[in-house]
Amino acid sequence: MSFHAAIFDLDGVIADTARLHLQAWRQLAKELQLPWNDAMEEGLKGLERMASLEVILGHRSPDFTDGEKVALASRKNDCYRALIETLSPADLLPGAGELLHWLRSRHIPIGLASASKNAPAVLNALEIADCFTYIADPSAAAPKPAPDIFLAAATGLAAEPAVCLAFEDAAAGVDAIQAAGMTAVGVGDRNALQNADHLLNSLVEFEPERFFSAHNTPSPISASIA
Ligand code: B16
Ligand code: MG
Repeated sequence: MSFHAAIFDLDGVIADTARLHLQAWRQLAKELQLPWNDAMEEGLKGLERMASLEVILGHRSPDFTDGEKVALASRKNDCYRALIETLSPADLLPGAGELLHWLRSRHIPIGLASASKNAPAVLNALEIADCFTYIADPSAAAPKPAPDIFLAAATGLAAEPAVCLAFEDAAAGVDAIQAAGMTAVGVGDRNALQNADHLLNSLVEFEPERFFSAHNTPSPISASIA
């Protein structure tokens, strides 16, 4: 099978920003004197911001009004924004920069399907924003495992889902890719990602020649949330 477009999740696939999300959530949990449970960490991967807050609050959730929860999520986000300012190209996960440049040099359209509203800032800090043909807007899409964000990325790339190869580190993301009718490459934890069509420990193992043939014409840069 030769694919025509590549779609990437961000956190955990391109950069290890999951540790920064966790650092910011852990800080909030400490301030609120909430218990922190290491087993929660895998479950937070790929979850959107308010859903993550509910996991952190746990049984204390009813103690907070909706307005207070928005303020808590915003406090966590301020902490996360400060942390991502420290990112640089050295924080790209192994193989990510090389794969993006391989795809770009062959004019293969590249999309981003991240749940993170901070994705454009992260791509800028990593100095890879130019590699992306289209960045799907997570605020206009139902959260993973719904297929919406991957379908939005495919539409932005003008590619049929069946010819899109998509990369994810979270089980909910793999489910979203497959619900979108795309082929899923799971990157990371083999136990969590066993439903993926292909499994990799890291992008270093990925052999792009097996999946893509070069496009003859440059892919246009489409509108995006960046
Ligand atoms: P934000 P991904 C996800 O990004 C993260 O994995 C998840 O931990 C985070 O809560 C979510 O983005 C929302 O991020 O608060 O920055 O909008 O893995 O889908 O790239
Ligand atoms: Mg992820």
